[in-house]
Amino acid sequence: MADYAIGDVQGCADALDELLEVIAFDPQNDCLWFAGDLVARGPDSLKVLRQIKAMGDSARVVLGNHDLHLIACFYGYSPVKKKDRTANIMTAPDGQELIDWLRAQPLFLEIPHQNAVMSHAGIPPCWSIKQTRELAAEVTAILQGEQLHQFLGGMYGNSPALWHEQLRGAKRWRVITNYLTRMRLCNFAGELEFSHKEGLEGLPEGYYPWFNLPNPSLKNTRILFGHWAALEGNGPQAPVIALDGGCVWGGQLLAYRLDDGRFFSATKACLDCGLE
Ligand SMILES: [Mn+2]
Repeated sequence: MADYAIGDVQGCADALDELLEVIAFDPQNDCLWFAGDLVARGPDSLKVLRQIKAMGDSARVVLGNHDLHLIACFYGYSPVKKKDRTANIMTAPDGQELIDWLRAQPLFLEIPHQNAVMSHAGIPPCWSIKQTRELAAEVTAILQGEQLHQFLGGMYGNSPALWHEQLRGAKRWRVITNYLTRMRLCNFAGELEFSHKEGLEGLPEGYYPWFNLPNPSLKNTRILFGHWAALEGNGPQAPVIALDGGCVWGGQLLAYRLDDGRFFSATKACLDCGLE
């Protein structure tokens, strides 16, 4: 009986199958915690969505930017690009069901029995856990409610780059979503920087990886996150755990066993991934 946190699958169905074999996943006893970006770029996002949805209570998911982009595409707020490789989800007989399931997934998860929290991009240095929980829940409620279309229509964009409690409506939802699903760098004020997507070299002046900025509310809580593939699972110091091994870019799909801190990986390279 174990808890495994799994990095960005991004439609790499074969790598996921292999990883589940490597960890000898037992759906009766184990729980998988997916760090988001289940879909896009890899060869079979539809299969991955169906598989994880079918796991029921033995899989928990936080949404990533690609998952939200898929929802926006499904409702016509963005064209499906060839590189997304999600066109078959739009026409699948269970497409609406899969999108409804995704819309019900949170942007932030707590795993109290493992002293851990998870979001796709990480925990903003300017938010406490309580704030993160409340703001993530605002977006989840909107994704499932009447303001879904207002949210999706205003979801794209980099501004405002800085959180402010007085923000309302689409701007507020956008900045919350950007912190939880697209963040890599922030400055000391907590302002986001979106252009840097590489590793920890050559950072723009005044900006730092979010996990290197102090967040006194976190103490020793483990923070699990994906999204930043260029880190290839390295970079942050414990208790911050990077899970995106860049499987879709020729790296590895990673699982981190929360019970003992051991990493597992799928060894098969995803030969059909990252092609544009
Ligand atoms: Mn991502």
